[in-house]
Amino acid sequence: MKLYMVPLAPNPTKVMLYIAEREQLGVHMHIEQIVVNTVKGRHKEPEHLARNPFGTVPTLALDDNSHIVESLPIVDYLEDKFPHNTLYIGTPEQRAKARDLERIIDLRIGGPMGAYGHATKSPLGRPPEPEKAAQYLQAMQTPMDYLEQLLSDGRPLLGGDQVNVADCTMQSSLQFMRFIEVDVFGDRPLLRAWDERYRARPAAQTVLKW
Ligand SMILES: N[C@@H](CCC(=O)N[C@@H](CS)C(=O)NCC(=O)O)C(=O)O
Repeated sequence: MKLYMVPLAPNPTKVMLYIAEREQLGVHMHIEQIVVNTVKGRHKEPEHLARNPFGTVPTLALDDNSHIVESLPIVDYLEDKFPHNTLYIGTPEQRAKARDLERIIDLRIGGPMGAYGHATKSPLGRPPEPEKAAQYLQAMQTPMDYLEQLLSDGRPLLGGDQVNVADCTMQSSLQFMRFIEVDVFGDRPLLRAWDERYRARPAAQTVLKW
């Protein structure tokens, strides 16, 4: 299998962190990671569009040369394909809550963070849009309060004691914020401490560049 990715972008980083966390659990998926240089526009060129007509990363090429083009289904596929030491564990309720948390983060924080990054200092060269940026910043406040509240029970990671895809998703967006040199934590000491704790993990150390 091959994962077409680019290091800074949040959605590929989510999958890369997920793969690195599984590696730490002893699951070696042997996925070759290939950079598609989005700054040079390679993701919109015929070679990548043949893999993914939407011209986005990540894209996972399966061994039969078919493709999965959405980050979360890539994670779900790898959970199914390598069913030992998975990240989604426990009862149906625990697994559902883990997925729920990942979706909350991706849709309510990751989306606004990505949009905020592109509206302020886009690595893809998009023009600044200060008014929209302020709206995106505002939109992520309530969900970040929600995470601060979750962490108030002393849990080390966002979903509890075990690493969760939610940690990977949150950290992939935060890396983008570090790249544009914006501190989004505000007065949320627990979230800030989680950020430092997560970034010290071996998986994070191998994947995160910012
Ligand atoms: N829903 C998709 C979103 C993929 C996506 O938009 N990826 C971004 C990088 S984080 C991208 O390729 N952007 C380039 C573009 O849309 O031109 C997923 O979860 O994989």
